[in-house]
Formats: sequence, C-alpha cells, structure tokens
Amino acid sequence: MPGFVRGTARGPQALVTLLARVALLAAVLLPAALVDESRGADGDAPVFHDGKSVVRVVIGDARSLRAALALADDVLTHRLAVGPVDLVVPSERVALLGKAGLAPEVLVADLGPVLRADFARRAARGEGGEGGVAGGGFFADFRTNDEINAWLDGLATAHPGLASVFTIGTSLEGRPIRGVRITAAPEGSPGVLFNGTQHAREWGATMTTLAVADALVSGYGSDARVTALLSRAWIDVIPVVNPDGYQHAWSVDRLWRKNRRDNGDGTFGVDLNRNWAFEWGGGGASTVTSDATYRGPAPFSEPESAAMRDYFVAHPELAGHIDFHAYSQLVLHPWGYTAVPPANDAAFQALGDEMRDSIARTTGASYIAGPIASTLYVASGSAVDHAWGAHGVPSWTIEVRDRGAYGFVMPQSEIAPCIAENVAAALDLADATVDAAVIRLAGMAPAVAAAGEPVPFEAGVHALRGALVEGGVRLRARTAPSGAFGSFPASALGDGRFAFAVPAAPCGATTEWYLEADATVGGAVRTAPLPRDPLATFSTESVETAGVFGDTFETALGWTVGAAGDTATAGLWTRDEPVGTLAQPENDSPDAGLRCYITGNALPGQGIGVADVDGGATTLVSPVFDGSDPGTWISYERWYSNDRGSAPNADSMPVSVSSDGGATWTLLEDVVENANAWVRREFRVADFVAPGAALRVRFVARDLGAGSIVEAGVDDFRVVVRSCPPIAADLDGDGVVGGTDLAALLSGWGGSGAADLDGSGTVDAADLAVLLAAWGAVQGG
Ligand code: 0X9
Ligand code: ZN
Repeated sequence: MPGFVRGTARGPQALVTLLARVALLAAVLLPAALVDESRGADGDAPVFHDGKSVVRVVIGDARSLRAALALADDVLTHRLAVGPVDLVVPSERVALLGKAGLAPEVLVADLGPVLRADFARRAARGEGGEGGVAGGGFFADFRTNDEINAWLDGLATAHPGLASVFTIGTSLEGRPIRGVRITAAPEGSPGVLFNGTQHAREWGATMTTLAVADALVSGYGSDARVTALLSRAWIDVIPVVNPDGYQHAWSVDRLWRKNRRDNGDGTFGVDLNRNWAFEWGGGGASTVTSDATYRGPAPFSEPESAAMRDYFVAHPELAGHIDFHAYSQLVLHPWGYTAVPPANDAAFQALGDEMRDSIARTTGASYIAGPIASTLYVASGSAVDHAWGAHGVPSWTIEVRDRGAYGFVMPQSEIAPCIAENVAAALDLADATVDAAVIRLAGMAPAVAAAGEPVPFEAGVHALRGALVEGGVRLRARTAPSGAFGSFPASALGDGRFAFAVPAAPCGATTEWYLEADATVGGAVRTAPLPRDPLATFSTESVETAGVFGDTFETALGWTVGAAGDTATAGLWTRDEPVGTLAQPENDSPDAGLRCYITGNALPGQGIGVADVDGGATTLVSPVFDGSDPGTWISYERWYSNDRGSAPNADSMPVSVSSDGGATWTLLEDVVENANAWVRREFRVADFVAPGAALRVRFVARDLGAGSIVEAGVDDFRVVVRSCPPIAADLDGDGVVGGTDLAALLSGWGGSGAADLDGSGTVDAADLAVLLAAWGAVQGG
C-alpha cells in the first residue's frame, strides 16, 4: 500500500518499482489538475524526495533536539519538546542520527517510491466531483482546490436558506479563501468556526473540515442534536486557509507545509501557523526563511493569515474554534507560546477530554488531550493562541490521524474513520462553546439506586467564556413522569469539581434528572446524556438488590475454558494472578483479590506478544445460574487490549448471554474498546433474553487475523436481582394501586383476607386508609 508504511512492512519491491514507473509516465502525461501552468512555481516538475528517509527519534533534551534538527531536512510532527518526533533526513544521514545517540526508527526507508506511487494514483484518477472516484462519494478520496470549491457551491445550491458560501480573502497567488456558513438560527446568535489546511500537506484535516459541513447539512432536520445546534448557532467552515500551498502539495511537492511566499532569497513559504499576531516572534517559531516554521517578516504579513485575522475581528459573536491539523492524534488547547497554563485550564481540559472520549466512542481511536506547550512543544504566533489570547474565543488544535504509520500520505481508506471521529468531536465543541460551559460527569451516570438512599456522584462544571454564578450549580430531579423538576444544590469541591446526589426515592421509583449551572455568559446550561440531546434527561431506578452469585476468581467456581470452534494456539483463558505486559494488566481488578481470568500469562519480563491470543478463539463459559427473576442483572470487570502491536484494532471480544444453559446465545456486547484498563459493565438480562433458570455468560477472546496483539481479562463477575417487595395495597396485582384495588377492598368489607392490609382481622376503615395512602404507587423492579 502507498503511504508511510514502515520500512519492514512495505509491500513487494516489484510493486513499488512498477508504481514508480507509472509515476514517471504520469509525470509526462499530467492532467491539468495536477500541474497548473498558469501558477508560476506550480508548473515546476514534481519533487518526490528520492533518497530521503522518514525517521522517528525520541528527543530527550535540548542537546539531542539540536543534533536532530541539524541533520533533518524537514520536521513532520513538530513535537519539539521531549518525546518522539518524525523527521525527513537524507538516507545517508540516518546513521549519523544513530551516532548522535538518537536511536532512529526508520518509518520510510526511501520516500521516493512512496510519493511517486501516491502521485501516480492521483494523476490516474483524474479530476471530477462525485463521479471522479470509483466507488463514489466526495469523501472517498482527497480533493483538489477545484473539487472543493465545486462541492461548496453545490452544498449551497442544494440547501438554500441553510448553507451559504463566503470568501474571507485572497491568497498570494490570487486564489479565493472560501468558507461555508450553515445555520438556521436567528440573527445575532453565537457561532463556531472550524478551519483546516493552514498547512498544505495535512489533507486529513482538509477532509475533516469538509465533513463537518456535510454532517451539519445532512443532519439538519433529521438529527435532533444537529437541528438543535443549528437552531441556536451558526457554524462556519473554512476548509482550506492556504489554497496556494495546497495546490503546490497536489501538483509539485506532496510534503509542502507553508504558503507560497517568495522570500526573495531563493526560499519559499511562511508558516501561517507562526504568523498570527498574539505573542508573534516567541519560542518555537523560526526566523530562518528556509525553515518549516518560518514565522514571516511581521505578524500577519501573509494575506492568508491576515484574512483569518479579519475574519475573527468581524465576528465578535464567535464562541468556539477548532483549527484542524495533521498528524499525531492530539486534542490541543492553549497556550502554545508558553507552558504556563491559561487561567481556565480546567475548562479547556474538561472539554478536550470530552472530545477525546467522543472520538474513542466513535471509532475506538486513541487521541491525547492536553495543553499544547506541555503536550507537544512551545510554538508561538499560532491560531489557537490568537483566538483565545486576542479574542477570548476558546480554541483548539486537533491533530487528526494517524500516529505516523502513514503520516500525511494517509490512504483513502483512513478518510472515513478520521472524519467520523472528528465530526463527533466538532459537535461536542460546538455544543459546549455555544452554551459557554461544560458539565462532565466524573464517571458513569448512576443507573440504579438502593431504595430510600441517595446516590452521591461527582461532576466537573466549568464556564468556558465567563464564570460560574456562585451557588448556581444544581441537580434537578423529579420522580413523577411529568411535572416540575425540584432543585438540589451541588457543593463545590474546588477546581471545578462538584458533589451531587440523586435524591432518595422509594423502591420502584424512577428518578429523572439532569445537571444545571448558571454562568455569567450564556446563562443556564444543562447536561444531557450522550449523544447530546438538549432535552433528554438521565434516569435512576430505585431498587432493592439481592446477590445471587459473585465470583472474584480466587477459587474455582465452575467456569469452563474451551468450546467447539476454539482454535487458539496460545493465550488461552487461564485463572491466575496476571503478569503485566504492555497489553495485559499487572493486577486483577481493584478490590477483587489477586486472581482473575486472563488470556495467557507470560513470565515476568517477557515480551508483549509472548502470551497473547494467537491462532483463533478461546472461550470462557460461566457455570449455570438462576436468572428466572425479571430483575436479574449481570455485571463484570473486563480488560481488553487490541491497539498495541503491528496490526491494531483487527479483532473484538464478543460477550454473550444464554438463558437456556448455553444452547443459544445472545450478544451482550462486542468489545472493541481498547481501554487497556479494567472496565465494569452491567446489563439487565431481560433486555437481551427471556428470563430463565439456566443462565450462562460467555467471553470469546480471539485473534482472527495474523499479527495483532489481543489480551483480555475478566474479573469480579456478579449476578444480582433488583426488585421491589410487592405492594400490599395492589390487591389485584396489576402493578398499580388504583380504582380496581379500591373495588376489591370494598367488596371484601367487614371480612378478612388479603384486603386486611393492617392485619387487624377485619377489612375496615383503617385498611381503606392504608390503600388511599398508597394510591398511585407503582410496582417497580
Ligand atoms: O506546529 C503546528 O503548527 C501544529 N502542528 S503541525 O504538525 N500540524 O504543524 C500544532 C499547532 C498547535 N499550536 C501551537 N503549537 N501553538
Ligand atoms: Zn499543521
């Protein structure tokens, strides 16, 4: 496959050579889209960086950083603090990096064939909107300036009144810098900006911003959350801030980063993301014209960044912003120019965490959320700092896929997951910044409560633009299915953390609740369960819980390993004290003794792949339990890891339940979440199978492809029954105390039996009083 495939994993050399020949041929017969003669330097012959390697080195200190930079031709990930950074170096200098003690890991031995193959592929596909790509769809492939402009126009034409295109300025070479506004909100509403492609080579970011526009337009009127968002805010999308650089990356140099400024000394390009005014000229920006991070001669010296400056000035209603980049999988917030955290760092971090979690929920991808300067490196004069520092607009940089396997030359197959996960993050950002506050539960929302007991829990509550009103944070709850919500004030724990409690309720009651906070900007904000639906509530059922079975796997309680169809040759389920590796836990789940079920146990110090699952499936089946009560719940702690090693995310772990002793199975969950941690999961059996006396649960860990690392664990397995004692006054047993029960009591008047609710021996006025006191009570369970 083309792209930044690791040297060792690269496809057959013959194929590479063939692709290189195709590329040469294509370079002679180039279609107009790839070489634009009228654009001066873009008429240059393509460059393919032959004889250069991509290497990853780990920077330890300022000395190793200087050594790396002295040898590098280009820096791909700009992670110039301590940590890994991907560099382009002439292949013959790789050894010098080794001599400098930098232990280079070669990601691409020779860029030439990779970039030629990529170029040939694009040249062969030709230009054209939706029709230009086999398999169809605008998002099936990366898109040229012309294709993007045509798509934006098409969007506005197809959705008049919802989408309209605009131009914020003109590039050095005269290309319009265009955007699309999507809104159904009244004039004067707050707005959010998503932009991409300040950096020409970051095509995953280009497609991501376009996909945000697409999701908004297609979600309006069909998706409750998108409809609610567009009814109270406008969203602007500027997909290509740097159209000249983008054209250059398409037609001449796939790895071009900067704009196309002629610096007058034989070098080209200013790094637009070092050219913004706020703290321009500080650390992490270069004064050397040939450098990838050249800051330019003055703040906003470039028409592209100046157009963005003017855009920010012209839109004081802007409430939030994401500047999309590639690659590294990071969710970054200010500051970039200093490692000193911004005043509202906790709010930034909470929303960054929310976006990171949405990304993981959508595709399973792991992104890291944090402040730029301490997560990445100090860099001054960037968009995020200017947005927050000069305009008070909460602003993020998201570095989309991948983590370096392909880098900028991502295969088209990565576009779909990349845009899906980042659209999810973009919607979170838009909702939270439009509301001007973020409320984030510290854990799962409590789904059940012990009857008559409150359920305490914690959440972070942060104002994003103004401040929280003193004493203005509360839980609102009701137990009646309709009617008013009562208010239950939260207590502040400091640092934006608050203690809440779902109020106590009688057995069988369902408490509906949400959290609410008053902020000085934006007014009252409330939480909603994900995906955000502004009117949805959480609910907590009050029940009495009785344990049926519990197993912490310290002793053998009748579990079976192995089933028909199991072919795993290594990493079979075993009940043991786990020995940790990069993928397997070192300890069993908290508070559950020492042992658990684990897929194979290596000896201490052995490698990650020594005892993981290989060669197929291994099955773990529980003993039989009584699950005939409709209030039966199953819960367990599980571990799953399939994102370490060479072929990540290729497998899953289905967990199933049976109520007929194992004859037929129904899926409870198919685990793909690479928590690399113990996660408690809980299910009401009746939501999956009819209750039955022969309940069993089954865990299937498997390695279906070759080469991926699969490690799984199960611990602290519990079966409980959650129910409420029968209500005596529900005489006809229909689950509600009402008119039919009253009739039953009156017909037994003066006698004895079930209607003798107080046990006095006679059905009389005292029993009538008991029944009336329970009027309307509902049997829960
Ligand atoms: O260096 C950049 O401009 C961005 N990374 S990239 O590899 N896409 O070039 C990160 C920008 C984050 N913002 C600041 N560092 N201020
Ligand atoms: Zn970038």
